Amino acid sequence: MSQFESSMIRNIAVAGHGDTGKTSIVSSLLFTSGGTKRHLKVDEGNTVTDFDEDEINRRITISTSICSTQWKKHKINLLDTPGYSDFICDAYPALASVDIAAFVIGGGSGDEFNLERLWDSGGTLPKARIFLINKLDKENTSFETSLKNAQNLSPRAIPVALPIGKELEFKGIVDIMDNRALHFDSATGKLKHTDVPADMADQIEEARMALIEAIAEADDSLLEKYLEGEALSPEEMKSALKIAILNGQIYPVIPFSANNNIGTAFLLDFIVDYLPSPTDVPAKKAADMELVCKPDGMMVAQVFKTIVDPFSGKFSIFRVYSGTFKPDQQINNVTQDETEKVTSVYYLQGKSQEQTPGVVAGDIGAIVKAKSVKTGDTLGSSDCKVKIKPLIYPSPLISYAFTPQSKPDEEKISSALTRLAEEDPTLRYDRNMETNELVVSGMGQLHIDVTQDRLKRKFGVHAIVSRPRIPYKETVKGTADVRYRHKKQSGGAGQFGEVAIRLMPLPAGEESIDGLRFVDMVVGGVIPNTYIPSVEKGIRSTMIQGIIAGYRVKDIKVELYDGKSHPVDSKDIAFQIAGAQALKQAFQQAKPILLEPIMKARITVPETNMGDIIGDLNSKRGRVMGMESEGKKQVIIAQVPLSEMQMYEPELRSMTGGRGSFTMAFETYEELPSNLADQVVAQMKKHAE
Ligand SMILES: Nc1nc2c(ncn2[C@@H]2O[C@H](COP(=O)(O)OP(=O)(O)OP(=O)(O)O)[C@@H](O)[C@H]2O)c(=O)[nH]1
Ligand SMILES: [Mg+2]
Repeated sequence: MSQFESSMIRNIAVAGHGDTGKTSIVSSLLFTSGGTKRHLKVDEGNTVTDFDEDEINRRITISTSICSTQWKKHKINLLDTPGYSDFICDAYPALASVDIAAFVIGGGSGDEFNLERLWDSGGTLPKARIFLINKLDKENTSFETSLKNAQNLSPRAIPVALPIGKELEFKGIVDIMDNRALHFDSATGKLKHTDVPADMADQIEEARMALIEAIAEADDSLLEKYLEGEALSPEEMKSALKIAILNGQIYPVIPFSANNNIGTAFLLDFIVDYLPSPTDVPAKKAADMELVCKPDGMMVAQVFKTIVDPFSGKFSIFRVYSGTFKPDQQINNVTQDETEKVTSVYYLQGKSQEQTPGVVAGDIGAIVKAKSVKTGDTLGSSDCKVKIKPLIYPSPLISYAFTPQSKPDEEKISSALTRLAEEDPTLRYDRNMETNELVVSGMGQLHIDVTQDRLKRKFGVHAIVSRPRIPYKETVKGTADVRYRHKKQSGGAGQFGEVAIRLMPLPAGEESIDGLRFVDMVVGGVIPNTYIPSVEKGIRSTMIQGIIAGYRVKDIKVELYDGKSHPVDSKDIAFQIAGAQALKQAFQQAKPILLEPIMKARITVPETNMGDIIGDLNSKRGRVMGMESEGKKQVIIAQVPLSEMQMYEPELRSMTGGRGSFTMAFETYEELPSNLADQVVAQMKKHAE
């Protein structure tokens, strides 16, 4: 594809709830505009943008992908974003990197809470937005109902076209601005102009008045004219509509059927005629600088997506904000403070790529195998020092332990997860040092399943997935005083060490190292100085292994106040053993308990769910710490044990019909009630048998 002037480019992210037809819409636009020879379908698994095997098998979009097409000398970049809860986060960076958001609403009565979620993300959305009401060819769909859903998000949602016929009879649309009817050949998407159906006259007039009113309201001089009863000329209306869209004062609504190509040619015209180009929107700001969209001068781009292809390597997809991203040069990765030698620059079309002599300001391109480059990084020419605000990702919501099945799996799993996490910033993994498990965290059950599949398919790594162990800790509530003698003096070299310790909980305000405050109170050299560290070592290694249930011991104080040694048989190992055994005995006597991790959760739910959520938190041994309102939703702040929150993501999803969301972070450790502690100890014993 040749280069286009910035003003001839349109960048659109197609976003919305799952299964509303986003990928199908992109596919129908590609077909109608000649970008593909055939009309490729999600159901046939051959679309340009759902190219990943997991996407094809599951018939859902998992990861944002990009393609472009041409229409009336313009280049239209289309970003097809995921709509399912587990993957929706990939839509945010896409939306933050375009000038136009096309929000798709399925024409049926389905609940589309992920669209609300995107909508509420506010600041990162482009100002210019349109609504596409899709699937109107299906039974039980209604343009009016879906329009209401759009208007519930914002009253600025105003139709610029109306459907002709409904459900199976949906055959065309009326273009309200130009007062003409458009029929579409569903096989080709080509337009046929026809007369406006007479029986729609009133409906069209009403929609036209609503549109004119909205346009007039967005422009003071037009409003005056309008209020004085003067007619607005078509040219005035068109240019005012364009400005109103640019400023986010009107969100045009268009009826659509991706599968039957209804609305496609109209939408392509609408994109070219009314939707903003990168030169229309305000310049992107980076620190104090405005990145003016022009092809010369300093180049600044931001990477908003990474795709790792096992064969071709890592693609970093960027939007250029100023200058031109050219091949054969050294570029600055400003965010990572690294440089990269770039030999080729590409345009992407789904999974295929094409070299280009340069990507101009406002356009989207990709580089391959740039080691230091991560999603969110600012790339620039060598004179570039500015950094664009990084993209922010939500924290993961659900965690599982991934246990490699075999030795070779074990060797490969970390690097495979690193590669997967490179293209998916919502996927995290970490080795939990307390439980020694590899814990993989993601946005939902499906995300974890897909990760397990991808490890197998892309990297040949087989992992067993299970609930992660809770990193309980052991400590004491009481005190104990124990004297222990380790003696082995029959045959061979003897061993002798005797220690007397006092064990107590770590007093508030006293510092510990790794959970132990060890105090040497030995006087008169009853234990030689060289063996004091041996005693401490024995105690510490026992603490790591755990005493009552195999979890780490923390927050204890041990005073070593007496002991005995033997001139020949005393040695390091003897005092280590004596220290370890003394601690074990003292621990059992000093009212041992288990501590459990307590999380602080922020749960955002619709008002109507408050009662259920609080009731559920009570049953989870949670404590509500506060409540506040956030827009139309309520936020509950609570402390809840981690063990009760491991499956909260699917639970909250079902309790709120998908409308709730939450974040949580570790807060503190607290005593596990004794009945539950007994269960943990029993389980541990069973496990050890
Ligand atoms: N009847 C009808 N079905 C449609 C239309 N558009 C999409 N579909 C069907 O709806 C299903 C989902 O379509 P997709 O295009 O994958 O939906 P999506 O919004 O991209 O889904 P995610 O990316 O997973 O959120 C497929 O079975 C499509 O054939 C349409 O206009 N009419
Ligand atoms: Mg899709």
